Amino acid sequence: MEQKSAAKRFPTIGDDSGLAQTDSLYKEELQLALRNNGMPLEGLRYPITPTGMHYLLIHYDIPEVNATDWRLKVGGLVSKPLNLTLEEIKKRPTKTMAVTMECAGNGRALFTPRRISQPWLLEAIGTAEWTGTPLWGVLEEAGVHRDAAEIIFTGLDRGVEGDQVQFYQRSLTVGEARREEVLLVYEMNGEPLQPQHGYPLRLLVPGWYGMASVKWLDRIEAVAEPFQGYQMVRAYRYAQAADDLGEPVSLIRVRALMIPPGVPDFMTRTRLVEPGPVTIAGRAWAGRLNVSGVEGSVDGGSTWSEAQLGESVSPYAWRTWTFPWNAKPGMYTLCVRAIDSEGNVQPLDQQWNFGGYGNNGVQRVNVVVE
Ligand SMILES: Nc1nc2c(c(=O)[nH]1)N[C@H]1C(S)=C(S)[C@@H](COP(=O)(O)O)O[C@H]1N2
Ligand SMILES: [Mo]
Repeated sequence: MEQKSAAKRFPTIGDDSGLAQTDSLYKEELQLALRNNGMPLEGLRYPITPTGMHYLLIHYDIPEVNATDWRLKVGGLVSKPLNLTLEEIKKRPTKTMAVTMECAGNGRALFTPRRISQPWLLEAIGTAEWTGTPLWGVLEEAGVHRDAAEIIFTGLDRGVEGDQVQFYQRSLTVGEARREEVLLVYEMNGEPLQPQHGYPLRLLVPGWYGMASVKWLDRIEAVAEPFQGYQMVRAYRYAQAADDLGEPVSLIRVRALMIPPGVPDFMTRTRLVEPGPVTIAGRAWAGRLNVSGVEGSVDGGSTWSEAQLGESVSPYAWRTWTFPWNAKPGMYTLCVRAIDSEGNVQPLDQQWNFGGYGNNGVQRVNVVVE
C-alpha cells in the first residue's frame, strides 16, 4: 500500500523547509484549523468537556464506516486471530474513565518559526468520559506471543503525508499496551462515538498525547520488531530539523490553563476586567503524573504566587485551581504555570523543535483593568 514519491505531485506550501516564512497564516493552515476545531478556553469551566466543544484532530478525512459490516481484526503474532463485531466488544468487561486529551501539536503556532501544519495556539485540549473495554483483555484472548514486541493499531482513514500514501497507524510497546488504563472505547460522554471522534471504535491511551489514541480502528497486530511507520519515525519526534530523527513524542507534559477573566475585546481578545477582587481559575494536568502545584503571575512571569489546588475528575484528568487577584486599574499580563510530581515546571518559553510538539510554555493573557 505504501507508495513513495506520491507527494511530489502535490505542491509545497512556502519554501521547501516546512517552516512558515511569514508571521501570517497560509490559507492551507486556515483550512486545517477550520476542520480541526479547538476547545474555547472558557470551556475549562466544565469538568467534562461537552462533546461538541472537545478539540478535534483528523489528519485526512473522516472515513465512511458501515457499522453492520465493520469488524475489529486482531492478528499478527497471536495464537487465535479475532474478528469482532461491535456488539461482541460491548459485551466484554466495561470501564468508564474521564481522561484529559491534548494534541502533541498544542502550542505549535506559538513557536517561531512555526512548522506549517495545524496551527494550534492553546486550545487543543478536552476531557471526556470514555467508555470501553481494556485493550489487554482482547489481546490476552487472542493470545499474544511472547516474542511480540509491539502492537500496531491501524485506522480506516488514509491519505498522503510526507512522501507516502498511508493509513493512519501508530504502535505501542507490549508493556504500554498491557497497562490497565489503555482502552478500546466506543462511547464518549455516554453516547456512541461521533464520526469525527472515531466511530465505531478507537484506542484510548490515557497520559499520552492524542496521536497515540488511534481512531476508526480497523485492525490490531502484534509484531516482533519496533514499528517503523510514518507516524512513529517521521512525525511525532522532538527533532531539530526535517531529517533529524530526534526522540519520540509520548507522554503529555505538565500544563495549566486559565479561563480568561472578564470579557474579551472582539478582535484581539485582550480582556477587559473591572477593578476589585477577581478569582482567576482554570485547570491543570500532567499526563500520567500528578499536578503538584500551580502558580499565578500578574506581571508577565516576573513574580509568582501559589494557587489553590482543587479536585481532579480522575487520575488521568485535569484538576481545578484558583488564584485570587485584587485588580487595580492598569494593564497586565496574567500567567499561570504548573509543576508535576517529578518536579517538571512549565517553561516561560519552550525550547523550539521542528514539528512544533510538546509546547507547554506558560499561557499569557493580556488584561486591561478599568
Ligand atoms: N485514525 C486516526 N486516529 C487519530 C488521528 C487521525 O488523524 N487518524 N489523529 C490523532 C491525533 S494527532 C489526535 S490529537 C487525536 C485527536 O482525537 P480527537 O479528535 O477525538 O480529539 O486523535 C488521534 N487519532
Ligand atoms: Mo494530535
